[in-house]
Amino acid sequence: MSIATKSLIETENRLGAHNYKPLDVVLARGEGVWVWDVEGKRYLDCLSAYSAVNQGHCHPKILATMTEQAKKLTLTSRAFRNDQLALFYEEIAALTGSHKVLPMNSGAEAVESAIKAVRKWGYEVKGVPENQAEIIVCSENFHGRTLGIVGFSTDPSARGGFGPFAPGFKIVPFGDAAAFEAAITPNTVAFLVEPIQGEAGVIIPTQGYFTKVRELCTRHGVTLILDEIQTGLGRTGKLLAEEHEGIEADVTLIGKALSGGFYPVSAVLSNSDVLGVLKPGQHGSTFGGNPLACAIARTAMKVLVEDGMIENSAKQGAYFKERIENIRSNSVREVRGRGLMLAVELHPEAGGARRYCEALRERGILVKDTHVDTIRIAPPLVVTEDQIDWATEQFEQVLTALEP
Ligand code: IF1
Repeated sequence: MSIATKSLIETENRLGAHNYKPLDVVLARGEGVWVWDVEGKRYLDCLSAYSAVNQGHCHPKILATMTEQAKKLTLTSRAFRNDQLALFYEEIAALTGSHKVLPMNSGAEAVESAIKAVRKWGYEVKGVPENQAEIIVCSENFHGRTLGIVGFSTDPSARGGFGPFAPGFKIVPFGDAAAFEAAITPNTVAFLVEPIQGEAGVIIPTQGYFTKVRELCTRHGVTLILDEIQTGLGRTGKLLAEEHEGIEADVTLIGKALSGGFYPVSAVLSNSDVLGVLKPGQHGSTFGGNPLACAIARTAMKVLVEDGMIENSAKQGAYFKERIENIRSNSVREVRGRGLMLAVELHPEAGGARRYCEALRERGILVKDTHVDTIRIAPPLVVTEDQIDWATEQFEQVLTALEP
């Protein structure tokens, strides 16, 4: 490690809150699937900023939009209108088939906004008695870091020490439709769930779970809110992961790749009348729906479709999964995933995923461990077969060299 690298890390450690334990790689530049550290070493990014750079680093068309728009107008607040918002609404509604859009910034804000809207919908439309609205969520969920959200997390490190928390949430096991049905009461306003649980380690529920969930939500007047902040926008090989299940959510949350990694842009998309309950003054955001965000998001969505990134995700995801499944290593317990949202779960005896990530870093691949034994693999959706072949070699070397 160079002195420059060491010094930057030392300064970070000295001045920054220690709420992360990153790999000791200091990145300075990115292009497509590649990133370079301050020493000029190149890496294949297999995390994509947790799926925010699905379009690849510094996509030239998004970059051009960003710089052009930044020269014209960046922020008006929603006290006034701007010429990008209507076009953003039109294009996102056409792309996703939704009727109403609420623009926000971070993913957590989209989640919080949906919770607010759906509670109000519960009181005003469903007729739930005041302050009695219940929202059902899943164990091992990940929806963000705000107090409201960590209050219904089941991860002790996400919620421990941050209470007291807001009431009104019920937790059921993910993938268990019977448990979900049993938790529904006349006061249930929504079911908030990830199509595939990301932070939990890329957990895909059994086929039919979401069909059943959709039926139950419709039958009991429960709003189905799918958190597609990580799974959406091509990551799983479809525009939205709900398409794999052949269902439609009432409310869809997207973020991350909505800007291709250039800017925090998120949105609540609604198919029912949920967003209709929000009246002037009841919700908002200084930056939400600003012209820079809208312009960036418009191009980020456009390149996703026009450059065939969603199809590429399906194709290369299947190829990458198969290549990794064919690696013979005593370390590997299971390979999971859909599209380019993949995970390699290691055996408990393998010694933890972190040291595999460190070894892969040495070989020019950046990946992230989760839940001690799982390596998450999620390259930008522009990854090619040749790059996957090369990456597979590196995985093979590391998985065999470190096997127990
Ligand atoms: C961190 C994980 C990924 C999300 C879903 C909402 C949000 C996220 C399904 C909130 C955010 C991130 C945040 C990041 C780690 C990360 C993550 F490991 F925790 F699970 F992506 F895999 N819903 N996920 O995955 O969006 O407010 O962050 O924009 O460091 O906390 P945000």
